[in-house]
Amino acid sequence: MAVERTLIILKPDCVKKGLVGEVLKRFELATLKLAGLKMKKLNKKILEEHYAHHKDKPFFKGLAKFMKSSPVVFVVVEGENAVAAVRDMAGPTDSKQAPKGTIRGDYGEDIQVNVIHASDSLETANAEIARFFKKSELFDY
Ligand code: 3AN
Repeated sequence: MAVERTLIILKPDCVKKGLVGEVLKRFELATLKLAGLKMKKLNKKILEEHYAHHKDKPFFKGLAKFMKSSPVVFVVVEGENAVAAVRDMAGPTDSKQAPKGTIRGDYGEDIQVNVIHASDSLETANAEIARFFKKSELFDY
């Protein structure tokens, strides 16, 4: 299995409910290594880029409003099979369908208010990491 890096965004519901530590702890317990971490507020331009596949959907406006409603936490984790491992830990997009024990199943509300974004493939992960992190903000140790 290859060592991969993947991009996680802890969404406004996660930040506002004080669940950041709880979610980060899950990655550390799964022996995923933190390679980058920062807090920032998203804007319309970057959201249109990040959610390009949803830009023309009816829910995009509401999604953008939600994603701008507080700062978010960007995390890059590293580990074997990290992209799939984090997607598995997150659970399905719709929190109502997500099993207990997954991050969305335990803390999410619905399909939009779902705690976490996690890259869906290695290719996407590479593009998303480059979008949100400078090389100097990522660490090998
Ligand atoms: P995932 O984040 O699980 O990869 P995507 O890429 O289909 O799922 O959706 C990206 C984000 O867009 C979701 N995390 C969710 O917040 C939002 N989203 C997707 N579908 C809907 C929908 N039907 N209504 C509201 N928000 C949605």
